[in-house]
Amino acid sequence: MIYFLSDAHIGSRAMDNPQHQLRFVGLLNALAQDATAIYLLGDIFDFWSEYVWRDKSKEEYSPLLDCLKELTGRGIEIHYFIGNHDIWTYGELAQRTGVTVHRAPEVTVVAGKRCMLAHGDGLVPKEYIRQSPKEIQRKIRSFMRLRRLFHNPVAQALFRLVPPALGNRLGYNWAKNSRLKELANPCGYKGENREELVLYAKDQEQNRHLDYYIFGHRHIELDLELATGARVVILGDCFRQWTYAAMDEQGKLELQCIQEQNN
Ligand SMILES: [Mn+2]
Repeated sequence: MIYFLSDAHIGSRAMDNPQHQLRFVGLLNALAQDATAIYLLGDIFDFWSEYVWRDKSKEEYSPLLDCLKELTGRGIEIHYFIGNHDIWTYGELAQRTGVTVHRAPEVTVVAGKRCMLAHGDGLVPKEYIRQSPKEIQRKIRSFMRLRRLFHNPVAQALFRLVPPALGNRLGYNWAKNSRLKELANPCGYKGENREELVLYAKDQEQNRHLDYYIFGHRHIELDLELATGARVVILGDCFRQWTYAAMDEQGKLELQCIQEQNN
């Protein structure tokens, strides 16, 4: 089996649950029993920045890092797509755990199916932005500006000059605030004509035909078949919903959910 998971937001200061990381590790270990590959589609960590690696606080991620290392050691391919919370990896994550890091959306063949895999942040058709009401345009554009800043190598180099303890605090607080905002005001599925990732997939389908578009980022579960036959799958999360997708060797994909226990 091949598994797709996203948005665990491990380390989130917005949730006071020391079991969260262990539960995610438990899920990975359970899936690993029959996994040939695992795709982690972004925001697995709530804040990951390797320049603060020397800071002791990174030790809190040891259970997950050790788990990833063990699984890759057993020969399970693990693909790590960065999200918008774990952009700042410069080689150490891959080195320490053996995962393959992907920094951009990718079109690849998985179990014979052509898939686009991405976290999903920043994927909005330009045409949709132009046609949207001013308020929505403003929201999208300010997200895009921040995204460009976070991905900018000069800004990244400057951020490395901030003392690690302070950089850490800034990062965790930014991540916490964005999570709290979303928890206070959750934005469910916006419908086929307003959900950006669906619009993006439709736009892509004009020039190529794929079997699956698999994304994270939105913290909603969606499995939608487009008119072209392509399926748009949004994974939910491993933060509150505990959902993920499983693909068998024939390329049949299904969203799954683990039982809500002691959450
Ligand atoms: Mn995200």
